[in-house]
Amino acid sequence: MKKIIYILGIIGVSFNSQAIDLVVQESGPAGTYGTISSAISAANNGDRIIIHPKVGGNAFAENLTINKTLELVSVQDTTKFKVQGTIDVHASNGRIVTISGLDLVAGNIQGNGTGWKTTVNILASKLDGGIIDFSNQYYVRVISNIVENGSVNISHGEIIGNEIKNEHDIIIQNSNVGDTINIIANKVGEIYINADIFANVRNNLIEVNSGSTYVNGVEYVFSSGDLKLNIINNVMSIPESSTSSSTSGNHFVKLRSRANMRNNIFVEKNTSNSIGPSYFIQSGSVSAYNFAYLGSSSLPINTTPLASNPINADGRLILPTPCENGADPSFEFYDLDLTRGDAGCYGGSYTLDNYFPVNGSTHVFNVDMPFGLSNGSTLNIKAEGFDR
Ligand SMILES: [Ca+2]
Repeated sequence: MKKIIYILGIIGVSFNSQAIDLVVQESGPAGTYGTISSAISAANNGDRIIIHPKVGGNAFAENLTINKTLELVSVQDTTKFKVQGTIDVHASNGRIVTISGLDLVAGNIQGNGTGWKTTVNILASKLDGGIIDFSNQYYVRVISNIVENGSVNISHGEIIGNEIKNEHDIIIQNSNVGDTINIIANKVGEIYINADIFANVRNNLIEVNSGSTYVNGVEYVFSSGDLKLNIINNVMSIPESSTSSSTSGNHFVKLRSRANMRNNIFVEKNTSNSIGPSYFIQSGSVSAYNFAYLGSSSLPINTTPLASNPINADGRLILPTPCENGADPSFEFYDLDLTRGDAGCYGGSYTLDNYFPVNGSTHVFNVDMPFGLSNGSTLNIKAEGFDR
């Protein structure tokens, strides 16, 4: 059943529209452009700029100002073009900018100016040192990227299938009240949300190693008695700290609005410090089918304590463990092999196996559909994906 649904979902997937192609190629034939900036200058709204990597793996050393609806894509699936410089996307109402197959060796990808709503798709790219930083003028899809040493900071959009290394964070702030944001299947240091929005936080591997600093696996700052969060099938591996203060100590979750927390695994990483990460959970939250391997931390409600560490360094289950087939038994949490769901980031429909390793290949990254269907009902499926 799930395989059939997935195949149906692939149909009708594309950001592309009819577009004129401009080709960027170092020492290329007549009609090609030698720099990305010259191609952007020559392009019209809706065009596509196809970029050949430079010979020898060199970077295009130029800052890019994108002030049109454009696609910047690598000439070849899974091969990236390098840029050394900052990429500014100027905001304008209705503008859509897609960047796919970029390796940004130095500099940020960032917004510039005001104009709601400007859509930015950052796909299958790699940032070697910079950050992704967009204000609330932008709806930003951050999909299947590797961010070597920087954070991802947006107000609207979705953040799916990214590897955000070196304990850097996903930061959501300045959003519109009532927005929904999907933060799914990322490997990341921390997730920080400072906005009155609904967030789906699913299947993330949230891991921090350095023990003395202030760490929260998932922090939701806005205070409300309403249900604001699904926190489902995540692994949070957090070290001990040297302080137990509610403001400076470590937390697995620090949630000032109600959350639905299911199928998560909490691991207290042993360091030379002595105080385990704690939990701050808004009253009225749901906690079910969660597991914890703890040292000095106390157990939150409805969480099963484990006698041994249930995960390896990649967040995969070390068998046997009660986390296997330990998720909520409802069908919507089943694994893709149609067994009862596993707890942790490889369990359920959004398993990290759908997204990793991040290799830049074309794929469907999100399928929005009902998890249950009665006989005779209509099945509506919305899929999002990309090719180069
Ligand atoms: Ca299972």
